[in-house]
Amino acid sequence: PDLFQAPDYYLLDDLLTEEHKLVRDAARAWVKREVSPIIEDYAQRAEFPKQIIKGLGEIGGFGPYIPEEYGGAGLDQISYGLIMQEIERGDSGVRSTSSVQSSLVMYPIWKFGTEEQRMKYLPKLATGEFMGCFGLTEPDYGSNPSGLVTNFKDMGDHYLLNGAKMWISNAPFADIAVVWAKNEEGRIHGLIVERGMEGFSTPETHNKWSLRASATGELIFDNVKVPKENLLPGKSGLGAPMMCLDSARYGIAWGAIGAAMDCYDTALRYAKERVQFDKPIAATQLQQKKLAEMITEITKAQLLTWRLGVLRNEGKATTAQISMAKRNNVDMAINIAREARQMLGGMGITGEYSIMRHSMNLESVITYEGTHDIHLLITGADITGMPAFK
Ligand code: TGC
Ligand code: FAD
Repeated sequence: PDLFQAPDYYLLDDLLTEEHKLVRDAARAWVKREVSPIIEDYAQRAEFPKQIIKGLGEIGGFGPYIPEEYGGAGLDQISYGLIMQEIERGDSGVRSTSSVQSSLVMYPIWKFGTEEQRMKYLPKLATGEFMGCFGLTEPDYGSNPSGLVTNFKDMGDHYLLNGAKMWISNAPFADIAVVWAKNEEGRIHGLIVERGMEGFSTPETHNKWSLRASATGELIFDNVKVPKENLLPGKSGLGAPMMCLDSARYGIAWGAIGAAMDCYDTALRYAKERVQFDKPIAATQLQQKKLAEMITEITKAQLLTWRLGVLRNEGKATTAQISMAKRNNVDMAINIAREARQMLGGMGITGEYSIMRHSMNLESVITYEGTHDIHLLITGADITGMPAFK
């Protein structure tokens, strides 16, 4: 009964199955119990709360849509989205850990790996016994990953990997890294690099003002000998990491709604209680305008994302459709966070409320997995047939 009441202005719940609601409510209750009470403190200290890893696995936060035979939760895309929504209601950094593990580590091993690789890694990734990270971005290649220079050479009985990745979520504590590197012909392949391999290090990135409860780092490869059986053989070329991004970006579109809901809910409750000039600020037109616009934007985002989930369940969602939802929903959430923070006046800047943390987190979310600008250009290229990147 004391579960958070998500705004559901257009009765979206009627579109959900019993399973969807059960999965969502379990995730919601877990976030409320295990994440919300501690997350502000961890964010202030810039530390990832490792004790939540086991619980994240139990609510389906690691590989929600990966088949059960590999340890995943075997759920559909709507359940996956709802789990992301609930986790990000708690914190975008925790959702990042879940996104990376699920869509950027488990997904490529499931889709492009051998049966041996699947059996070796997926069940342990699903429980959090193994944690993974995903290395695509490099110091000189962020929005333009096709230029990446990390490379590997065939040495007969192993590959020799050299290069560096930066801005890698989970890197400082990950047991394995899915790394995108070019072979001698310049073709991009995925390799599984394990902690402990000689020449592989993961220095942490400090002094972030955003996503502070998520650990970010570099991946450095200095003549790392990677066994040949660690290459993902199923797909090569930029399309392979891009397929992973499709899945993660879809989850982020849902996640952003969770952050927005938390900001809206906090601002609504505060505005009803906070009295100035002898009346609640919620009774003023200016604050009502803010709240009315927030719930309108949340509702639009929910419908967009639900429909996208149906398309993904049917295998019909395009990369450009996913881009539209990621871009729209993160922008929606960041704007709501800014307005909500102002509605709390001075209290809005403190850690007593979650809004400022969401606001700062969303600065990363609007940049990673394709920036706000890049997603606009993806839509532009899709509708005109004229890519403007190059
Ligand atoms: P472009 O010429 O468009 O494509 C190159 C090749 O890739 C294929 N392809 C896809 N295949 C399958 N699915 C997709 N979604 C695909 N997108 C592209 C394409 O067909 C082509 O294949 P081929 O065989 O013809 O060569 O590529 P481009 O070089 O023009 O680049 C465009 C693009 C879309 C890659 C770029 O605009 C982009 O998306 N940049 C953003 C990079 C990005 O999102 N990086 C994210 C790094 S990971 C991260 O941020 C994790 S944060 C994790 C967290 O904490 O949650
Ligand atoms: P740039 O590509 O240098 O972009 C700078 C600016 O230029 C942006 O505003 C961009 O929109 C704009 N721009 C770029 N190209 C164009 C163009 N053609 N036309 C107009 N404008 C353009 N990466 C991973 O691989 N794995 C991870 O786990 C991961 N986690 C991350 C965690 C955090 C906290 C952050 C901040 C980033 C993470 N990233 C990760 C990296 C992220 O994906 C990149 O930061 C992002 O893709 C942008 O790359 P960049 O930072 O190099 O910016």
